[in-house]
Amino acid sequence: MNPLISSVKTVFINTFKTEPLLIFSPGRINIIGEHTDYNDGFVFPAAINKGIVAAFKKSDSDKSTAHALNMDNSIEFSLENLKPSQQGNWENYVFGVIAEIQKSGKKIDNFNVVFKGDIPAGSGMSSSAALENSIVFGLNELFNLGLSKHEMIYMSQKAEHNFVGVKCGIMDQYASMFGIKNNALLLDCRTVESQPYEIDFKDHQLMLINTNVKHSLSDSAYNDRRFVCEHISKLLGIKALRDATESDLEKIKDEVTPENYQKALFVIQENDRTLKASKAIEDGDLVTLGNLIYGSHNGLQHQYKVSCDELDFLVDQAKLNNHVLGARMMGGGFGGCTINLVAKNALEDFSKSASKAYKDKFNKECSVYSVELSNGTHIIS
Ligand code: GAF
Repeated sequence: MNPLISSVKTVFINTFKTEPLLIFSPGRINIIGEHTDYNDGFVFPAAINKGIVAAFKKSDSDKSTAHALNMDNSIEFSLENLKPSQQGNWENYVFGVIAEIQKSGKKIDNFNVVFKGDIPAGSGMSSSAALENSIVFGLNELFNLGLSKHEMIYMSQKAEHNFVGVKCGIMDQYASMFGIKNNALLLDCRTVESQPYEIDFKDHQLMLINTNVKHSLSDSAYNDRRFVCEHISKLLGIKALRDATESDLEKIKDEVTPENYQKALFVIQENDRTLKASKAIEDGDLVTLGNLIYGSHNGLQHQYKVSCDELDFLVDQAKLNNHVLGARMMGGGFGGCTINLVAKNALEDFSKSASKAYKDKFNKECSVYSVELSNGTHIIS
């Protein structure tokens, strides 16, 4: 049995002397389409074979418990009047989901959950969506709530808005819930429907490099960006930046700061790059795909300003290597991973040279991962 599953199961059985319901909920990568989701735009994520395993069972006690094995931290709580605890705590993801279920009018009783993940924290692979989805999916199953997958992901997202304080879009929760093995999902964040694309880059593959840094203030910077986009949409008289063209934006140039103009321009261009990337994948045109990925990073770095020195350095390392067709920061930014499109026969070389250069520059190790594209949140049979 997979070691993650067996460690969660063993702790659960040792503690509660009963067989649990086991759920796996994956993290995600994103090929392209960053900060477009909360602008009703397009994104191109995939669920991966790293994620969270959660074990559940109903409890007869008048309290519920949650045990985060990675943190070796366990809490007991009452289901009534759940409030967010000190910012940044893992229990807010759990409490937030429970509160959203309750808000919807569905009723749950006390339960015990034990969970553990193998997504490095702060890596930009969305351990938070994996955790939220594992909780909502597990409780839906345990208490027969009859929630659809769409209802579940909106609850996960709202948990993050209301209990964690990050006004995230829907990409992470969607990808984690709806992932399809060996596929990436071209997701329209307005209709919240996606089209699967089988990913087989032949002699190339995706590789992640984790900077192993997460700069503080990233949550407030994220919310600020979202606010700017909404403000500009209002000025343009549209629902979201997805509906704007570059020439629409040009017309209100005088009404916004040059910085905010660049941010909105980035979103419009990133949306366009994402659609072009799906076409490049259909055509098997990896050079074009790689250039779009580099273009995405350039915009995230210079226009949207959500990158950092460590991410920029790793992307520059990729550019120095002819066997890397594209590289960019992935996720919200300010740390976490770069995603790289690399020739299979150059994976080891690039991994070694980038790791050495990173160590020399920052006196810190980066971590290299290759991931498999996987199915979304499911019961472990
Ligand atoms: C984070 C958010 F949670 C997503 O909704 C998305 O906006 C992403 O940053 C940036 O593309 O992962």
